Amino acid sequence: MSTLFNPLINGFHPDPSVVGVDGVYYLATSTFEYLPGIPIHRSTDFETWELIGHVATRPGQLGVEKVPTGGGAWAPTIRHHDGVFHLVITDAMGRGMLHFTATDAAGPWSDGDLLLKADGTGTIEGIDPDIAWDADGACFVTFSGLQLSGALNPNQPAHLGIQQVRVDLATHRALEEPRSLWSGTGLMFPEAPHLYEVDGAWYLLIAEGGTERGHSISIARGPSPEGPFVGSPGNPLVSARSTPRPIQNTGHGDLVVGPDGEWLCVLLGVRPRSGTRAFSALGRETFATPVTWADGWPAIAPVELNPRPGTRAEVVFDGPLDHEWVAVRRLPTEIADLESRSSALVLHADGTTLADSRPVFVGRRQEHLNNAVTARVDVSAGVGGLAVRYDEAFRIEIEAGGGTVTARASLGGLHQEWSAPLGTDVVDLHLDSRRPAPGRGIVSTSDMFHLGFTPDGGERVELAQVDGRFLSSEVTESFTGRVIGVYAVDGDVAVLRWAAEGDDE
Ligand code: 6LW
Repeated sequence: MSTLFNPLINGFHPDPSVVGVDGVYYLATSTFEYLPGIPIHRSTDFETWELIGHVATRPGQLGVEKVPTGGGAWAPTIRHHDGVFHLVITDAMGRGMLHFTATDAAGPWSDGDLLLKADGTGTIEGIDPDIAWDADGACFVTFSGLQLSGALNPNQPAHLGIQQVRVDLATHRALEEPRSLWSGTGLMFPEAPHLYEVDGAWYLLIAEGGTERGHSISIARGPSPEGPFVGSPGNPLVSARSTPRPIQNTGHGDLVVGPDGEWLCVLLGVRPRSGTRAFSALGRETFATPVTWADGWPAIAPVELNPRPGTRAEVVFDGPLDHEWVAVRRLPTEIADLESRSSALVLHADGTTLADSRPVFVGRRQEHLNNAVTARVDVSAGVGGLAVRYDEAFRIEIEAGGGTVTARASLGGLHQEWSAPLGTDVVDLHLDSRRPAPGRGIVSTSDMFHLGFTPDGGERVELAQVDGRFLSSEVTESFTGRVIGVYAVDGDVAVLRWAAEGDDE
């Protein structure tokens, strides 16, 4: 393997799962309320990763249209068995625990079948499903027993620990009631289980401690996929808690034999910034780290930061949207088109704003800590602009239309606006994330947003600055991350050009 960059995949890509098939690697991550859902990245060297498509590209595959903030596509497992790609995932507060298949990981994937309880009364209740087969072909689904329905305790979802059932994939029905397995070293939220058979022994890898600073990975070993499992004396194999490491919250891992025959672990982490490294602007990203084996137990190396070179993306909308564009609880093609006007993406307002659950918003993940985005828009037929969102309650916009440009910060119910006159219908809107100026001693923040605009043929006007901490996973308590995109709130807004560049210096 040439270079192990970390982040392995920049921007909000949590809960990674990876499978190697004939020297090619396929990695899937969570997407929550965004569509298309469940991106698949492909690599042959674990250095360069290409987004080749998504599992959920059609309405109905996931049921995220009405999921609450943070619900939706949680924590996939991708595997390959008998020539078929399998992906299991929980559509949290949506359809439930689902099984997708494909012969090509780039798609098309199946419609998604609910994994049903043994008595057929509904979907298996739990999150983070794993799928594995024994030598006889028996299929095991191992999952975290978080009871999101609240049926056991409406005030606090109960957690039944790591659970497992054998499943008949022909009927998608469990063959038994869930049984409990080893559930870690006693930390909260045992989850993200994955089963591996290595040299005749079965290993159960899990995350525990919760996805924040206490996150960790532990492992146990047993004689069969059902156990009984005994925990490793080396647990936790991974944790950044109480360390000065630049990558924190490391956990939720998946193991794979890498390009050089060496084992690797992909896992989630965050890159917090500020004097005390308090604020993770981009959310949970995918990282990777080497694994070594001794005495029948794996050891996972601490995750080393090794950022990729900066990138620049420029889009002029003269062809189909690439796979990076996403929308909220609906597909981009439901709210925007490339046919209404040549070399333009036209957004069609429908009365919603970014405060709504299904805004007319099409965006891309913020992938770099230092970042600058410019969108050239024509607002002669409407009102809209450029925004960065974590969710409906935490977003920052710069909007044009009706002869005015307005910067707007909506932060958990706190709102502030700045306005300036605009004498043109075509305008470049700018939304930049920059390191904060040296300030008050150790106290600082992750970044500062700089909002500005350049009227067609004019000079850039700086309109507002907003502290970036308010759009971090620690402040928004969001499973997702920053998504920067274009939106419309009235009429039609034509996007003529998009440019995003950034680095992680
Ligand atoms: C995921 C679980 C978790 O299913 O959060 O905090 C969920 N841990 O592993 C969404 O990322």
